[in-house]
Amino acid sequence: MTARRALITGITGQDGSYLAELLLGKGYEVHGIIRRSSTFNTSRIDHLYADPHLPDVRLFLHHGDLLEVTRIMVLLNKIQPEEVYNLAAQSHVRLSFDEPEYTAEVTGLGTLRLLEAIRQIGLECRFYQASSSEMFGSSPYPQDERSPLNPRSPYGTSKAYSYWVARNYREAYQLFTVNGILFNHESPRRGPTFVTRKITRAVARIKAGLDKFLYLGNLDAVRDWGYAPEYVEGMWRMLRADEPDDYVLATGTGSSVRDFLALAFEYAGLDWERHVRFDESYLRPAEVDSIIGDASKARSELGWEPKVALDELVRIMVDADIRLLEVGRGSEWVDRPRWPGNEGHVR
Ligand code: NAP
Ligand code: G4F
Repeated sequence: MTARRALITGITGQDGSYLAELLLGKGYEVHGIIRRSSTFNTSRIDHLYADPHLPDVRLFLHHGDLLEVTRIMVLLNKIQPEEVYNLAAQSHVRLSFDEPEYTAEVTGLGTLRLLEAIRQIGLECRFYQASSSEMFGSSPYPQDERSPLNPRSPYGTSKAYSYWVARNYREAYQLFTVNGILFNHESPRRGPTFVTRKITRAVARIKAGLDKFLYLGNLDAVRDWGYAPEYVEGMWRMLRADEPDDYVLATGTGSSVRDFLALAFEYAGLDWERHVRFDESYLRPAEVDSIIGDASKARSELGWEPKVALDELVRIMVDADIRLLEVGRGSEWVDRPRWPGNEGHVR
């Protein structure tokens, strides 16, 4: 039997790395698009990568960028994936206020470029769009698939554009496109400038005596934080459903940044109020005050259910950041995949 073939944009990111692990564990041949960089940018997937000259290799990386449609067409034509997961984005909300045009190019138009390329070359594939709870913005919580979109940032507006493009290509051209509307999900591989990882990294450094203070913005914002490996499983389930549709993935529990801070510092035996200072440069021109998701549809139709609650998530992340300092690897993650049969790909 030939392996099912998937293409992941954004494979070097938090979700891309967990998704690659999941799909390899399910026997897929996985292709990932990476950006050219003057430094190595593959630390999250290095443990999965093997020399393509070796036998039985199932992970392949290709240089490319969502800004260049010709290259995307060439890659789609060459790879002929049956599943495409579009995870690539300028994904930082605060930065999107400083670089709104670039964010729209990648996070908004990038999706259109991919879908139009798929249509133009007549590729038959299933398409996952990484939509975001940030699109709900000021909509009252709990938010589900029927909640209105009221984005409050250039990132949110770009994701809303992509959401509608994916729906439009489903309706107009009968492409199998799904929107996974994911609420915040975190892990030891989370980028260090998102608030959860910024906190757990600071906890480890303060505990080790390397830093004294952590500078943050708005502590009152409420987010629905889940565990990333569980969310990529949901992405896969969406693409394996009988019909294309849109699904919210969330835990259903909201907590403030202050709650997260207290849990993380307390777990390490520290008092957060002695170490946290305010820096207004981390405030946003418009804030999403509270987002809490209702994932009932994913639960009933996909059998998806998150298991890791916030206190466990905090422990996983603090432990991992403490371990990183112990092995002297800065901000690179050190957790290893635990799916069966992965040894052939780990070097
Ligand atoms: P992430 O860690 O920031 O990863 C983003 C990925 O996109 C990286 O691999 C990055 O490559 C790549 N990328 C950025 N610009 C690109 C371009 N122009 N062309 C090709 N690739 C590009 O994000 P994540 O947390 O894994 O999230 C995955 C997706 O889900 C994103 O679209 C994000 O917006 C969305 N999302 C995330 C969450 C969440 O809570 N994590 C929630 C809802 C939706 P480099 O490594 O080279 O930078
Ligand atoms: O961790 P954040 O930067 O995540 P945010 O803005 O919720 O966006 C993340 O989740 C979205 C899903 O809803 C994704 F689509 C998006 O790609 C990204 O993954 O900020 C969370 C909250 C905000 O309210 C922010 O104002 O934390 C607050 N915050 C307070 N101080 C801070 C800081 N955020 C950051 N990044 N850095 C701070 O110092």
